[in-house]
This record gives sequence, C-alpha cells and structure tokens, in this order.
Amino acid sequence: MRQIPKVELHLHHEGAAPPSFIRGLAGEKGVDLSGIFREDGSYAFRDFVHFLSVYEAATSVLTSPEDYARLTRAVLEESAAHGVVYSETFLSPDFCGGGDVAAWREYLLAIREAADGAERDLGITLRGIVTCIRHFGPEAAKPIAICAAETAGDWLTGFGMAGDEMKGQPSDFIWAFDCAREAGLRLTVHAGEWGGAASVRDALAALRPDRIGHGVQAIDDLALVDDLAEQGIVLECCPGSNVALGVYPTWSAHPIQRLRARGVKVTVSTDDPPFFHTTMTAEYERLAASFGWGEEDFAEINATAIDAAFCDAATKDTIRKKLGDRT
Ligand code: MCF
Ligand code: ZN
Repeated sequence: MRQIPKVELHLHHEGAAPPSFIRGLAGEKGVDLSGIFREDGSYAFRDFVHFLSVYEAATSVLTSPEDYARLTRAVLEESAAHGVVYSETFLSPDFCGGGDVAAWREYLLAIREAADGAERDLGITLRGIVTCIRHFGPEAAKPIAICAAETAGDWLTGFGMAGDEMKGQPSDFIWAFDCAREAGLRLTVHAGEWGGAASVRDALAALRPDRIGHGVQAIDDLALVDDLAEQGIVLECCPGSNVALGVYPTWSAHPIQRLRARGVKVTVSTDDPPFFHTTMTAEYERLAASFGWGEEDFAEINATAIDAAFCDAATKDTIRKKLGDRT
C-alpha cells in the first residue's frame, strides 16, 4: 500500500505538523503547550470544537517564514514516504502573516522554496490553496481573499474555506469567493462534515465550488447525491478524519463506498494526519479492509484526484506518468 503512487487533495498545512515538530518549536520559543499533548506525545482533543482550538494553539508557535519552510519540508518528507506524488495543501494568511499581504508574500516564498526543494529531492509536487476560516467570520475572510487574489498563479491554484461549518452561512462568504474566482483561482469549500446534506446544497448554491471538502453527509439526501454525480462535483473524502472525530462510528459505516457506487467522484485524503493518527498508507489499508478496495479501485481514485487537481495541464501530465499512465 505504501508503494502505490498517490494524489492527496485535502491536507491542512499546520494540521500535518508532527507533534514532535510543534513541541520542538514551543521549546525553542519558551511557549508552554503542554496542555495540547497527551502523555504519549500525541495531540489531545475531546471533540471537534476542541480540535479547532488545539489546532490554533499548535499553530501559535509557527511565527516566521523560516518556521513554515521547516514545516513544509517535514510535511513533504512524511507524505513522500507514503507514496504521495502530488499534494494540495490548505494555507491561511490568518496564520501566515496575520492577513497582511506583504507578510503573506514572504511566508509563501519560503513555503514555495521548501516545496521546490522537496520536488527535486523527493519527487513530490505541492500546490497551495489559500483558505479562509469560517468561524473567523465573513469580514475576516475578505483580506484573506485579497491575499489569495494578489498571489494567484501557477503555484497558488485555489481558494477555500475550512473551520466550523456550524458557524454562519456559505452565502456570508460570497464576496470572498467571487474575489478569488475573478483572480482565476479554483474553489473548494468544507461542507457536509457536520452540517448535514443541507450544508452541501447551501455551499454549492452560494459559492459554486469545483470541489467539496468532506461532503460525505450528502449521503442523507439521495437527490443531492445524484446532483453531485451529474454535475461532476468532486468530494475530498477524509474517512480516517471522520471516524477519529466521530462523524461516523466506524470505517464500515463511512459512506465513501456508497457515494462512489452512486456515481459521485470521490477522492481520499488524510486532512490532519498526526491529529487523527493516520497516513495515506493507513487510509488505503482501511479502505481495502472495510470495502475490499484493490489496485483497480486505487488507480481510479487517483485518476479522479489528478483530474480534479487545481494545477495546470502540464503538471497533471507529469503526475499521470508517475501514476503509471493508467488514467
Ligand atoms: O477538515 C478538518 C475538520 N473540519 C474543519 N476544519 C479543519 C479541519 N482541519 C483543519 N481545519 C481548520 C483548522 O481548524 O482549517 C483551518 C483551521 O481553522 C486551517 S486551514 C490552513
Ligand atoms: Zn479539512
């Protein structure tokens, strides 16, 4: 499973930070983060809302472009070790430079340089998705969209929204998504993780994204499932994350297979791997064990993912060759 070349579309940059990396930075900077770790060294959180605050506490020790360069290298080493050949990562100017465009440019440059180095050394390609945070509200999303529009290009290919989908409405964020769309960015929105099938409908109607982050609760509305299939909306499924956070009680209860069987384009990602004790290899092993997925299924999932990737056509061709030209 580890050897299979993989495409991952849904990965939060800070959420991929190994706990040892965050603990190390906290030590260097004299910040006490002991409250966010368990005794065994892993991240400690009780539920989804607590997870969001632990995520933000961990992120508080990443305070410079250099920190993000080191983080990027650590994340890509781990992804490459699990066969990932192409990855898209959620980055937020809320965390990189406090929403200021000039500071954001410096962080972005450092991340890109680290990504270019990893591409040369490890053969993994990374692209960035600027992400606004839903629970920070629509006013906070505007400068984030401006940062995205100012730096849109061949490396920064998308704009998205993550965070607590029980806060506010997708329509509150139309200005930010229109700003990003006009700058040529492709769009993805977290929905249907906690807010039910209606949250997927609302996100599609208001923000017209190319992809939905999670989207799995669409399964509760089969008419919506058929619409997703018909419109070719791609779901960035993260089953290990959903099971770890309690969206579904077990792997076999996860709807990824039912969505796929009804014609929805599904992909597989880890979301925040060390938080959820997962890796891309572990996701594939669980899918094989729970649904009998094999080589053909994984080839199809990866073909779907590279088709839905936000990078340019030449990059997709390069990645398809790495996937074994099965697409
Ligand atoms: O997909 C998971 C769970 N659902 C919603 N949001 C997040 C997930 N992982 C990280 N996030 C949030 C995180 O709390 O994304 C933002 C933070 O607010 C960071 S995006 C660079
Ligand atoms: Zn996510």
